[in-house]
Amino acid sequence: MSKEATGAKRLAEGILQGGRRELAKLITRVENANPAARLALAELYPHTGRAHIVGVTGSPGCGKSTLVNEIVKQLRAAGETVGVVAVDPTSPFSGGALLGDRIRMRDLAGDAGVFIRSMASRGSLGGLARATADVVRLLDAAGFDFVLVETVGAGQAEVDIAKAAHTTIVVQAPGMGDDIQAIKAGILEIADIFVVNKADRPGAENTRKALEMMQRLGDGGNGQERHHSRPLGSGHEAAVELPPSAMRPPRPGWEVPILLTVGIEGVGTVEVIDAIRAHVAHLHDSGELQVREAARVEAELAMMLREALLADLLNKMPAEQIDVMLARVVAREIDPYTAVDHLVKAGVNGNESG
Ligand SMILES: Nc1nc2c(ncn2[C@@H]2O[C@H](COP(=O)(O)OP(=O)(O)O)[C@@H](O)[C@H]2O)c(=O)[nH]1
Ligand SMILES: [Mg+2]
Repeated sequence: MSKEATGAKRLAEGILQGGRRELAKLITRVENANPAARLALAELYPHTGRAHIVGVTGSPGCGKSTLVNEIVKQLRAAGETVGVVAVDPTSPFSGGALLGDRIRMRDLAGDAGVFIRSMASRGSLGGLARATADVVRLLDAAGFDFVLVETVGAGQAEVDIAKAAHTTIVVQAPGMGDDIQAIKAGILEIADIFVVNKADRPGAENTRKALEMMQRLGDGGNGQERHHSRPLGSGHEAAVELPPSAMRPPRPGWEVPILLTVGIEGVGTVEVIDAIRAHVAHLHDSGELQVREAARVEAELAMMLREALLADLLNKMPAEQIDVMLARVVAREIDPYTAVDHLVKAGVNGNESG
């Protein structure tokens, strides 16, 4: 066994025995895409699949960290252990927002039943999504009962992160134009629980109503119809055809609740915990947990396969060959499809044509 593999194995064993230093160390290696991290992840994979993963997503400033803090405190009070991953693609490594999160969560520091880690973008958002999935797995293997993932609900990468959760909480705050944001980011489709935070502010009730209306539209206007291939509703709604991202997929037996909270005062957060627990029970009882897990694994494998094939292809192909194709497409000598055909063939055949 190589020295690298031995080191990875030791780290993995340390994590399984509850070692927090090993956990922190391996997370850093995952973030840095250190090859040894893969070996450790492979060691740990059989020990994953036990934690309940809760995604908390929403616009910057809507109160996600505040709510996460409250949720963690309550879960701890109930004797449950919690790992937290805060993902902020907009922050540089030592960014203000992350620092703020750390300070706010300081009252939880020193508790071995809680582990908090902030992650910021280092390059591609896709890379961040994958690193986050790996870190969630590490926290799962480390034995935390719950893993909370805080992400900014701004784009596809964040939606992908949220999709990896068992329970996704979408947080909105009044007066942030979130209803429009939500449709854009396809966030209605991923919400298992809606939270309207900052309910102490004017407009919270309007935000709740807007969400309720979106839900009804997503239901096809009658609260029953779950097939969305036709223009919606009647009357003045008839002209509105929502994009597919605005459609809620079927969630048999689960009514997505809309909960009002005042995060800074801890108001309404008990109901959020209750909703999470109800959703956990629902996922188990309905068999939906396995369905989601299978879908998640499929999506993850497809993404990794795509990346691996692309990397392999680019590896096999000299850069100048790609440059030649680029130039020919730009010059309208060949079309992009033909160029891609050529490049793929060249890659598969170990680069003898172009
Ligand atoms: N008025 C009010 N402010 C809140 C509430 N919850 C959070 N905040 C404040 O909103 C700001 C952003 O909160 P934060 O949790 O960092 O939001 P995040 O960016 O979504 O993680 C902070 O200054 C919080 O103190 C709330 O319920 N009411
Ligand atoms: Mg935050």
